[in-house]
Amino acid sequence: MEARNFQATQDGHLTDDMKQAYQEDGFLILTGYKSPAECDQLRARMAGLIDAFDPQTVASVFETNAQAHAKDDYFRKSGDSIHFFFEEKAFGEDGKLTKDKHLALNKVGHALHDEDPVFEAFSRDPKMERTATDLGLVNPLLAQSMYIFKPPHIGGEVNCHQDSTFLHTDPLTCTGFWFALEDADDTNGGLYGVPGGHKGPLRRRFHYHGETLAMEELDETPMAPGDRHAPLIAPKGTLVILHGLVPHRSAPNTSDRSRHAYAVHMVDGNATWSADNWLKRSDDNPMRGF
Ligand SMILES: O=C(O)CCC(=O)C(=O)O
Repeated sequence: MEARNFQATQDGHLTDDMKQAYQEDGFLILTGYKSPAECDQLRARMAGLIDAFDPQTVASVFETNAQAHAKDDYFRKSGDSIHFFFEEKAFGEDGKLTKDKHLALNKVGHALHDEDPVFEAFSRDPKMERTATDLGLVNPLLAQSMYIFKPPHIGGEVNCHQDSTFLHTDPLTCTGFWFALEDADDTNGGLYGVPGGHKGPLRRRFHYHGETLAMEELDETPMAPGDRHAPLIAPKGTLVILHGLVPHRSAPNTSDRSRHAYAVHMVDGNATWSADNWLKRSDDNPMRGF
């Protein structure tokens, strides 16, 4: 099954055909949304952040025998910071990295868009505001950002999920803006989505139950059989917009090509943010729009 794609407009506005495709499919593929130079600039900035980062500062979080609560705590505190998350088995039993730190990372998140000026400029692009508004977000707020590495050979699968599971508002407004910083396709761990799958219910919610973060099952409707998952082919510079209810996933990267991506998730500030969401911001550093 082929997913349709469109050439992005210069100013970020969506044409009627694009809006219709998003309403029907629950995703929208816009090629050429960012220039190759903008993608390279973001990659270079991330390489610089990694250069400046000492993995030993988080070895106790990621080493093989690390206490589960250490990883959990590092994740909980990442909502308003830049935290580095390593692939499984990146640290050996001796607490040392088993490979070059640039090739051992799974992702960096979750407030690059607020805490780093280069990521902020990429994320708070006026073009993006026009796109978000055309999608129907009245007061778009940038809730979280992630740089996703999917390293060659070891980049793992991301299981089929709906983004509103993680960023819940009433009514549901979570919308993913996923940028291919390198060509991403069905051979190097690219995305798959279920066309029309956003018309189904929210299946799960990941949220605080008191002090505990846990997944709650809401609806047992299956996401969709594998043959309904369409590869979302995304050449470098492509923006893939994902409705918060559309089931999507990514395959493992078994190729020798890397697949860097950057994702910003927005919610509508006019909807009610669920206070038990995993993502916490302090009162003096709230979520902001453009
Ligand atoms: O980049 C990936 O592999 C998965 C990204 C994703 O699922 C998301 O941004 O919601």
